[in-house]
Amino acid sequence: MTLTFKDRLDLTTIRKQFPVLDQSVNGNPLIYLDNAATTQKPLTVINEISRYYTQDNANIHRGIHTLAERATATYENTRKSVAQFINANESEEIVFTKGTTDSINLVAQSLGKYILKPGDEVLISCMEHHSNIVPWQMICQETKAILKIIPINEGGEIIFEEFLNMISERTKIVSMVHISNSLGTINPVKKAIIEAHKLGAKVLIDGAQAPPHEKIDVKSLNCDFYAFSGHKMYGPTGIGVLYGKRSLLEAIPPYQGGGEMIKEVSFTQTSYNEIPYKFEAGTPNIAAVNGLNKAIKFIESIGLDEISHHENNLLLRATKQLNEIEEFRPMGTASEKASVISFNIEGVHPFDLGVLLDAKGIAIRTGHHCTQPLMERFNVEGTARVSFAIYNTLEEVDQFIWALNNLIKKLI
Ligand code: C6P
Repeated sequence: MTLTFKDRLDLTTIRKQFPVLDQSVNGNPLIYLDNAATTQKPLTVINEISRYYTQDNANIHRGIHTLAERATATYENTRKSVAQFINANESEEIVFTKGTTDSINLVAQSLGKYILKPGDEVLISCMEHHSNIVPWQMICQETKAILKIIPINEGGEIIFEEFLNMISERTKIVSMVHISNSLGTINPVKKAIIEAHKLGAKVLIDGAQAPPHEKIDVKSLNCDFYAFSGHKMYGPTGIGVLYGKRSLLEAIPPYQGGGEMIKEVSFTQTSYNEIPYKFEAGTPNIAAVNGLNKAIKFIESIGLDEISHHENNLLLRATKQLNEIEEFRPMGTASEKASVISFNIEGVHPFDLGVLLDAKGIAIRTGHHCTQPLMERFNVEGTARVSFAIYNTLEEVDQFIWALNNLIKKLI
């Protein structure tokens, strides 16, 4: 049966798949608006983890017994699903990691050691998450390469002319966030990749916030690496993905040593396994990988067009009502924006907002969102942040605004 647009966006049915949403918090129905931190998980994901441990539990790629073969087949099947989901050429280009942070560290260490020489440059933007800053600082320190920061404008957009001025033949790596977790800005990554490649630089995209909101096509982007986390796309924690072009994954050295990543080991010499196994040392989070497959199926059952259309409606409704509040100070007003709103209410500390909204059952995030240099750029200590997912409703947006207005009346 083909579902119509309206059927697919039957939010009551969608919400029923997320048991955690059906609860009261501090005496009020939970309104979960902290999806950029982590999304909730549908039953299919939760049940798959339980199914794996109750029916298949075995180590993968090692055993010849039935359970081991079944576990391996399910695990490798997810690799195929991920490859299709982001339109990679082949499943060997998909490396399973612990998450975006782990994926970026892998690239910084492996690619960094492979290509960086003293005086070479690595370019990142001013809006990067700490996960896309610190690994580069570490490898630049080790290799004596120079880390350069692409500036952003008042709206929270990369100043592209500055990027073009900064990039040169000395630039060996560009690492850029696709969708900013603190601003919601959707960066022009395709354009940036074209420019970086003209000068021979390799490009890593931090996609932590992107795959649950828009279609990722690594072939069309032509990025060299793309990193994301399962838990931000309705999947389990502890599982992430690094996409890498075959030629690069084959060329760069492994990140960690151990079982599974080797072909042959002796005390004098070790040869490494083929990709992607060369980068998957030790027993992986098998249950989480299987859960990730169900998360992808969940997203595909609704469709990314429908998801982004719905989230955009939530974003527009919330932005319009927030703009009517006199004390509202948004951070991040890019023309290309995902369903994330960072803001301050003049005269109220964001932490107080978070605590008082929680008392009404409304979960938002407050603080620096692991982007301290970005907070410094905007001269704020932190912000309050709401971020939407497919299961949020327009009524929830209205209730959040109503609660916020009430708080402001009491506090100011
Ligand atoms: N942002 C947020 O509340 P991990 O923790 O490895 O799954 O993802 C790290 C990460 C990297 N890049 C971006 C753009 C991110 O948003 C995140 C995680 C969460 O915004 C936790 S700080």
